Amino acid sequence: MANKKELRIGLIGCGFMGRTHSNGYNRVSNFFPDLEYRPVLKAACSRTENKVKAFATQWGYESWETDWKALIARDDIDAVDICTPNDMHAEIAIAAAEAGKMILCEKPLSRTLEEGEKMVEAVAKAGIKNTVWYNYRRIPAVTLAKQLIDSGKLGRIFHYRANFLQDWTISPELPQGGEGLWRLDADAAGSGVTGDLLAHCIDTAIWLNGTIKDVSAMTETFIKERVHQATGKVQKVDIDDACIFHCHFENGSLGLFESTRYARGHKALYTFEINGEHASIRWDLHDLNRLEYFDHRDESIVRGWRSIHVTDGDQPFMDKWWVPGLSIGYEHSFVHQVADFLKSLESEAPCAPTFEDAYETQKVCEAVIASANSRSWKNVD
Ligand code: 4PW
Repeated sequence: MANKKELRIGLIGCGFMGRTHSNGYNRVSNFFPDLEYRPVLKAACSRTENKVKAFATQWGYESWETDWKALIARDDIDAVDICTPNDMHAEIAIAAAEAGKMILCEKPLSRTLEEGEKMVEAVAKAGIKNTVWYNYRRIPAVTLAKQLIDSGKLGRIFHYRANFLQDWTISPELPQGGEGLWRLDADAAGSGVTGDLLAHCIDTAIWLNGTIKDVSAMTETFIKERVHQATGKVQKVDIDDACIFHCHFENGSLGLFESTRYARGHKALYTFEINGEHASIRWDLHDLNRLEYFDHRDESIVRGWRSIHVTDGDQPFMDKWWVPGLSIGYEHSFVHQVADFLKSLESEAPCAPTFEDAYETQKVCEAVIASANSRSWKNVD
């Protein structure tokens, strides 16, 4: 460990995502011993002193700050990790880029396309490494899906179908805004399920199946008013509670996407299925180490859906963990993203998805909302 180069991390935002990223930094060097770099947890930052102190102690940060500008100004920080609500992403990222810091930004990149564009420009101008935490790409079964598609096994792709279903906002008593509930406040989040959940589906879809050309969408806000935590008053809800869209991909395939926080019984059901000329694949976050695969070229008497348990050492990332048959989980997708970011420091290679890649997802999100609002097809450009 001593002879490794250091990547000194300053993490801003100590909520749920702050924990997943910190866990990734803490575990990566044990499981990816060949990396030239190791993360050093220099400072955590959050507005509330008690909270940030407790967080820093729990996760092993050397120090803490209560002002993100002070964290960015420190010369013992190489990379800024942005885990704040979405309304802070642009301001922090642009300031961090101007200070010459590398940036790891939580998804979605931004609330709006306009903010996203400025962020992309800022990192390009500063010439710094950057990545956005679309972590599901690095679940081994999802990475395996990418390998199968890229190897041509599926042949021409006809259909891409994805869902991200939850049920945690059904109660009208739930307030909007504030700790943990900023996802219900359009000012803080930008949008509802489109930016929070469909953004994951869109990122994976673009990665696996290429550019989305145009979209036709509908959204619904089932609970129209909620108490706002900041004002204590009942205020209009401006986020999309549910969104369904279909689209054309540049490769000629059709896409169908659905997300909602009103699917009673579903907590975080992210699934996708891809149908090609020769083969199909499907994946389900609730059984995240399994990739289902059907190949029409199999001998007819044994042809059927294969259930591939992705734990073998020659499957993506799995040589780093236990022995075949033993599973890993959600948190490992973040460990893998840290590992890939550290690896990217060894060369000129970017760590995908970069801000530029995430901006493509942002363009689709913006087109989806515009299409739903205007009840018409929208081009993604
Ligand atoms: O990014 C997403 C979140 O905002 C997640 O992947 C799941 O849904 C877990 O929390 C929310």
